Amino acid sequence: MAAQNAPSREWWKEAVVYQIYPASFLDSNGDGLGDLRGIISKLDYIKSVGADTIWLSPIFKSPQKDMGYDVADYRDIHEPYGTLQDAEALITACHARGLRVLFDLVVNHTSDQHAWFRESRSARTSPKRDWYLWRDPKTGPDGARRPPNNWASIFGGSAWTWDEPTGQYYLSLFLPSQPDLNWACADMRAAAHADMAFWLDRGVDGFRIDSMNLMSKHPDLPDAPVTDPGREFQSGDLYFASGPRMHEYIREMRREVFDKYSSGGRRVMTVGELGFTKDEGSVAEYVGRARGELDMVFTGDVVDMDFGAGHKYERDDFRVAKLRDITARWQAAIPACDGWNAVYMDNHDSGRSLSRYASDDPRYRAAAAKMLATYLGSVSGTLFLLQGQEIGMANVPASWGMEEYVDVEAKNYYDAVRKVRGEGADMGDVLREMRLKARDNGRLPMQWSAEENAGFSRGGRPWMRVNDDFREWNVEKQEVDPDSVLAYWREVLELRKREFDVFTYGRFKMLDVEGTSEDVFAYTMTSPDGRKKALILLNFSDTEQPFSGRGFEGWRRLLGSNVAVEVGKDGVRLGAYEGVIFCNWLLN
Ligand code: ISL
Repeated sequence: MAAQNAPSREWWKEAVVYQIYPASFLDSNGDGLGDLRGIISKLDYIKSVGADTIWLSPIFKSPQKDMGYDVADYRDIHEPYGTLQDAEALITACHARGLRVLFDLVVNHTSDQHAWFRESRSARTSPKRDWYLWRDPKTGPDGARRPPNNWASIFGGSAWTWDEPTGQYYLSLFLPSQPDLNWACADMRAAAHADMAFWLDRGVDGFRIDSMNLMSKHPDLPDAPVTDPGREFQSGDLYFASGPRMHEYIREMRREVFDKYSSGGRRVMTVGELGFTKDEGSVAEYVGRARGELDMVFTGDVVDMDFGAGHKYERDDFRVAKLRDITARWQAAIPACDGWNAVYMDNHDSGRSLSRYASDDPRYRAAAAKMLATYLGSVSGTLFLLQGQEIGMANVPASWGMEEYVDVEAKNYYDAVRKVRGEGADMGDVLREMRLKARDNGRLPMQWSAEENAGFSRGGRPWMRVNDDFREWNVEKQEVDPDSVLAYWREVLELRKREFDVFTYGRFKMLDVEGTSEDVFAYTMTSPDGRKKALILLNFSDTEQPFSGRGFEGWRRLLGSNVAVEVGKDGVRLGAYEGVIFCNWLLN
């Protein structure tokens, strides 16, 4: 009976995607910045880890005010990264190795340097004026000019930027230099579609779609409800996230672009970044198979587990119960709508999960990184890793001051708080949150070796400081250590591929066993035919934890280094930060 619910096998479901942050991956020409030639030289390494797809954070021409998420020309490459020919060579080199390539599609907004925006801002009568969202100012009670509504920018301040020459504001949900495109304009949509086709014509296998659900705004752009009376501007997500025409735009994109490149054995993969929209029903509208929209989305909650109620950089500590709830929710809700999960814990927009949810204390770091790998490798969905996760890279050290942070989100927040508190005020609490969650953490240069600059750049001064721990934590060292985090990830990914029916396509069931510590996450994964079962035990604490094991006696260890090779009648003892998998199919 269960077999008829088995999901169909697809390459994009079984893919293991390795996210490359181009600036920080490998600098091949000594200018301190990663580049496409550097990436090409490491494709064999990526493949050896067990990944079969790469996702490149943006490589397009850009003034880099937001590290390439501000695109000035979708059909050209940021010069220090290389040329169009290098990008083509990269795609060819991937395909020659059986690797697929996802590009980052940033089309909710462009850079203010994009030709479309330059033209749009040139005059109110410009034919491209309505490719962006221009509005007249309001007048405050004091007669002063005010933005058209009270929305806050995601990076701080008002979401509206004043343009003196034409006397109007434009909407900029991120930086003032990232004007939002007006998707209600059909010509603008057609131009974006043509840029997507440009890359599909060059062999790209799919897209991670940035800020995907922000493209349709409420046509009236109304004031947001005041949820935080202490702030001048309010989150307008009620009116800019998952707006009224959002699904129409995605279906059109599919019809006009992706589906045209999905035939004859080719199938374009899409993963949408879904911010603000959290409920199962709304998520299902994007990924339910019958909807004909996206293959999968990043729901974001697994990277937001320690965000404060009012802001990312307010404090709210991680608890295992949150991970349990989030995992159980999506592992059930997505198959229920015949959709598909994206499984991940790290990306370039936050701190490393190792440092935030487990431990980068040298005593536990390797065990903790392996435990998280056990989690990620065992649940159902398409797995995404961030570069460096495979060697247990960690956040910046606590000793680094704010001057080492380079990302605009962190700096804007820090400066805004300091302004309120006054010069010289204690900022220790903010720095603590930065150390956990700042985007800089996920963007540190890749640690290849114990050489100068961690082997990331020869001769050059890395655009970001290299983590102090690189002599101990690097690829070269782990390559020759059979006990390394890297060796473990290889094992995890190999197992996931081999037992795809249990893990990639399996059904998740939470175990709530009495007497088990709150810090232990225990669940089973079952193959769609119901025959193969795996028991996964994850200890998120620095102390030993018992698990009673009732009902699992005799199950054999499949992965992990637990002292028990099988579940005994007294259960299992888990070491600090230990992750282990037992299974029912090696019973004799
Ligand atoms: O980074 C965030 C929280 O720290 C998010 O709010 C993030 O800005 C949001 O998820 C959108 O992210 C994407 O678009 C941004 C870009 O800065 C991010 O790097 C990108 O992932 C604007 O393009």
